Amino acid sequence: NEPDATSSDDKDLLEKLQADETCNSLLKQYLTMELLESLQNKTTASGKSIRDCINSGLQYHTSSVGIYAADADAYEVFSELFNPIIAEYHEFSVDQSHPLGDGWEGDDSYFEHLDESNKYITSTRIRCARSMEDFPLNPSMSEQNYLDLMKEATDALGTLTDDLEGTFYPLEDMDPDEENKMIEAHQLFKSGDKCLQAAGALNFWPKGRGIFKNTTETFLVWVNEEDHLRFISMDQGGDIRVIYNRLKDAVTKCSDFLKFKRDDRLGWITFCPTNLGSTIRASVMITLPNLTAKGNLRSLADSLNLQIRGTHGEHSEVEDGMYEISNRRRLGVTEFDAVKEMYDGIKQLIEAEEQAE
Ligand code: ADP
Ligand code: CIR
Repeated sequence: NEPDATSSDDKDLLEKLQADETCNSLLKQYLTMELLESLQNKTTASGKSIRDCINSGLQYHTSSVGIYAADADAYEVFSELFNPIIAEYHEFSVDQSHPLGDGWEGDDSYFEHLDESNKYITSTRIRCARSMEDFPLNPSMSEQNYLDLMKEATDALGTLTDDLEGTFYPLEDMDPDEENKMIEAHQLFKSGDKCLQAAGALNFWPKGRGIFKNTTETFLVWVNEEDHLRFISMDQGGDIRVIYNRLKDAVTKCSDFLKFKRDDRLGWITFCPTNLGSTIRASVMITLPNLTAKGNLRSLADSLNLQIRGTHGEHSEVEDGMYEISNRRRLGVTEFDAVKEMYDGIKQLIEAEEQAE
């Protein structure tokens, strides 16, 4: 008899996941015992296993997804598990490829102000992620890798001028009050995310981590959090065009200095499969009291391919009726079209809100 290739620990954890009726993760939905056994003997180029990819989802049953790419080639090596998860999340089938070319191109005059009267939208934020070509993804990063990546990124950001010009703040040097203030202001990532911890993404924290801010605090870059780089453009109100163009401009300029990982089929490579492709999450902070009272906001948002998060980011609660609503799909759509999906959806939600008055 062949020895059982799957460690009993992994099998026990999967059995518990499958038995947990409160769990709705995509990992639970697509990982069968048979599939786990067949993936168990495979490793990525730098020796990462399927367990390295799914540890967070096995540990935390509240995960909505539950899997990360422990290595850039994990999407290929463990494709039998990643592909159906990617297909469901992004509505992107195995025979599809992410659009080629400059995804930022598009007619920006389409993006009119979403809320001229400032009645519904408090703020708008558009972010995208990039992985650096010459560095491994988080779990394989050495301490030196983190420091080198931070240096390369800050050198590139240092070339930005005019309204993009700014300052880099290393997390290591930040006093806790300053850190909390930036988190409360929705600028900085939180430390100690349990999913990222379980995924091996918090090694050597806070070394090599930090945030770049322009002087008006409308353009930010997260360095070495979940992804190597997260570029963010945000401001009060709903002027999508200005916020979109600022992000497009910044990423395009940084691309002259930095080489990013891109896959022919999956587009820009990210640590979490939900961020692949265009990597765009465009969101508004919005109050829609009539729809909230009617109780159909969530189903409406869902039908418009929009995702609702709480007032303070992923896995947070909705406070004082303030919803954060963004596009859900990022892969198979260009950067422009991902933002357009949010724009069109929010426009419809505001119309529905006004009709519900
Ligand atoms: P990400 O968008 O990078 O995936 P999170 O969901 O953790 O990460 O959000 C990061 C921060 O951005 C949180 O503080 C969240 O409240 C804030 N944020 C998201 N959208 C908006 C918005 N439209 N206006 C203001 N802050 C926002
Ligand atoms: C989870 O599985 O819940 C976390 N790893 C986050 C997944 C990405 N989030 C999302 O798009 N909802």
